[in-house]
Amino acid sequence: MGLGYIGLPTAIIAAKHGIEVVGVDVNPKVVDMTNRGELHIIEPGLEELLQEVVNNGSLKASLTPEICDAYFMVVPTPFKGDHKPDISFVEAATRTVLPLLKEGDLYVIESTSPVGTTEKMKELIFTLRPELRDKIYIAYCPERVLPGNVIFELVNNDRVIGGIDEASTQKAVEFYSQFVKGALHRTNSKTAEMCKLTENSSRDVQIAFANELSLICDKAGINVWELIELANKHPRVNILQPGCGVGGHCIAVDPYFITAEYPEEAKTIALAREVNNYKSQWCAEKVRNEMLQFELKNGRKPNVAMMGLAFKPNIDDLRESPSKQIVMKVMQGCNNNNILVVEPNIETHSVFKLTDYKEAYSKADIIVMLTAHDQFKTLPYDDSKIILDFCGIYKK
Ligand code: SAJ
Repeated sequence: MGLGYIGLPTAIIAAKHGIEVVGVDVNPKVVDMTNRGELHIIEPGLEELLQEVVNNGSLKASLTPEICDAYFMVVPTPFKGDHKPDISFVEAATRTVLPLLKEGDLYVIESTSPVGTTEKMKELIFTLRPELRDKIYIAYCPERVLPGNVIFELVNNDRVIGGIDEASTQKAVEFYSQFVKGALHRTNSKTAEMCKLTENSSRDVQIAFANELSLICDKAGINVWELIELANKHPRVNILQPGCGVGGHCIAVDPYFITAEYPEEAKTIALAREVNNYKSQWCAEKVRNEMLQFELKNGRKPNVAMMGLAFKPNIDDLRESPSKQIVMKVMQGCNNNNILVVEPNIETHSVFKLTDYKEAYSKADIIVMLTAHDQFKTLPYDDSKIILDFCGIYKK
């Protein structure tokens, strides 16, 4: 259930390992494209595999589920306005498969979910289908893949599998062992749910530490990149890299699933979110200040190159992208003709007029490095320009 960034690759890999898969999505465009062997997401190497499994009949996409032996919920779990998790898609997908469930079936949630979601869905299933109590297997198994490296990581990463009971864990382990080469670690459903949230919150907290250092170093006149490199020479220190904030649909979202449920206890996790969000505002303010100073000094508005819109290097994904937010903030209230927006990994954008990265670099007075794409690393450092390097292209 769900043919998105995780559901579709999982369906393809399972089909490639001889499992007969029906991929279900509510979006007819996604279903049609998948059945034509066209990938609707960007992921290196995956389209060839999709074509193979569609052509040999092991994967087909549909708007509605069919009677199967195992059902996987791989739908989005966004948050509502107040950062409270929204599990309505998991519930809707569960209600859709509910009439099809039969004795001996496996039901798994893969979507990142607040602690207790699997138990909630268990209650929903057994309330509406009481005859299935203790007759089906229910488990939680989060994904861990890194976009861009999905084919390798889906097969080779370890997985954590938490059933509502031992038998459910065992059944799910048997399923995943058909295509996962990594170790399958057994636990209960609540621990597995919390494990996924912990992994991404841990990364968020660590990035917040790097971002906080970058703010301190800016004030202190210290090169943060050099500082981190030196500190990391210590055998037990491993600081991540600062950037212009944290984006994507996982790390900038999942910590809120903990803070929403445990606001009294989750102090560090909540503060890390604030620090990482603040870093984007700080970057936007820095750019606006440089622009004002340039105008005062030169009597004209500067041309500014905003380098990168994607939420991390070498991808085309703009979801929750801090770079995009910074570009929008900088553009507010100023003449857009002076702002050159660059994103080499996408052709066109509905809001921004995109400029070629080399052209923008040569035309601009102020260069703002937002996303550390490989292309930008080929641009030589030009001392005659004002360069705001928020993502460590030059590490100056
Ligand atoms: N970032 C930094 N500094 C760093 C590393 C990353 O600022 O040193 C920023 C990136 O620029 C980006 C954000 O953090 O804006 C997130 O990027 P990421 O590469 O850390 O992670 P994602 O969101 O692409 O994928 C994460 C992964 N989780 C962990 O590494 C713990 C992935 O394994 C998960 O499967 C994925 O979330 C998910 O789906 O939950």
